[in-house]
Amino acid sequence: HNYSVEEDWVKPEDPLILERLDWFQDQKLALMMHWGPYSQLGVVESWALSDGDAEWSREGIDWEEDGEELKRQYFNLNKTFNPIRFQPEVWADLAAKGGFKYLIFTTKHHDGFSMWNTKETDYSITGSECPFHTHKYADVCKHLFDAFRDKGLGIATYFSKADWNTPYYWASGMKRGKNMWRGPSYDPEEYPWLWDKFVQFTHNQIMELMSNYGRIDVLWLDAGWVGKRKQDIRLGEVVEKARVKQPGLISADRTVGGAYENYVTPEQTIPDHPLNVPWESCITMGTSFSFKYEDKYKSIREIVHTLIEVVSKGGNLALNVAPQPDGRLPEGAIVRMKELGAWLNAYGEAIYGTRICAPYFTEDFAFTRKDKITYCFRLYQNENSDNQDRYITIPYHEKVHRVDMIGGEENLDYSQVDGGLSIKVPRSDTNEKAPIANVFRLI
Ligand code: FUL
Repeated sequence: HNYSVEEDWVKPEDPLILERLDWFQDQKLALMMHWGPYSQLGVVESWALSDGDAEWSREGIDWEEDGEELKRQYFNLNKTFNPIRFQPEVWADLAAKGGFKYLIFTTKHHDGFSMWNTKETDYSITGSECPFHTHKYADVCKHLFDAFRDKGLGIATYFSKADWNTPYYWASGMKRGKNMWRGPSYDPEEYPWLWDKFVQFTHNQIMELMSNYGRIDVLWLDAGWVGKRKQDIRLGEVVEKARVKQPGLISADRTVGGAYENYVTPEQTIPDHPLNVPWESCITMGTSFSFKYEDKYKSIREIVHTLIEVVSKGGNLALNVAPQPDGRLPEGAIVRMKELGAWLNAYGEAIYGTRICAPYFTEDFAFTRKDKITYCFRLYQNENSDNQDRYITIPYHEKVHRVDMIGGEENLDYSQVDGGLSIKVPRSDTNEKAPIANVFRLI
């Protein structure tokens, strides 16, 4: 963000949008998924197409730099993308049991491959060149969204405003300059008719998603660089049209600011202080947003601590899991989703529907609040952390009437001391490893 998120946020006037933002702030945990033909390569989403990003994005692939041949090969990946093990209900079931409350799915990443039945391009999952186009689940977005809604989850459509496939976006720029894949290399003022076609194409695609795919809660717009300066895609126009079909639709025009960035979206990072505006951090479970062979996943302790930190600072966590090219989720991701679900099953009352509560997040403690209850998480950094203290002092200075622990049966003895609230904690079995966290309820 090159602007101040809190100052540039514009409070929507529409009560339906405000209501939806309130709903959004209750949900806390999204399952983000990056899936497309690029998943076959184990590269970083669409980025191998970008000459300016060649070094990191083409790692391990013997692709010549700056070659038309590379683009040809990349854009041929639609001809081998055939995820016949895709079972939308299995993903939805894992997501619901994992404690996720909404899905953020890449309907189209920067490479332009559309994961729904679009009429605007043949470069799509239902396009004639893609072997999956005759499969019963070919319209991936439809089946996925229906399956997730059936489990009670909300739907956010990730949509890249940049489209490195459509000729309307690249057209005359194909052979110019090194960074040609970073933005259209023609000047919209020089070729206004071409830019108009691109704008129309983008609007039509967004309207397909907003008209034919049931209830959509969030339009998650990526590629913030499109729309800045002269490259105006008249986003407001299409979002307002979309809201006729989808009343209360949240628009997350990331990194752009203004009226259509209804919440902000830090990427692979957590703000160091609570923000005054609705926000959601997208953070990967592995090391990459899209599938990587032999990826390394974060531990369940790190995942839960990340969720707690985000929530205690007032945000949502969009935890990204990358599906395999065959349509299944990687085993390592499934294991962690189940562990996360088990943890949330026990402690979710301190997460979902909460709001911030000072002192928010300190090294060992995190706080949330709901219905006159303050929840205090005590975080254990690893399983060998000392959890044998008889008394702990929580840096909380409000008056409390009762203290207990989630999962504990009795009220705990406590006293207000200089450092905050001193609590007598039940002694656990001396051989027991430190849990991920304890959760105290201060009532
Ligand atoms: C970024 C994209 O460029 C990444 O590939 C990824 O989709 C991330 C969530 O957003 O802007």
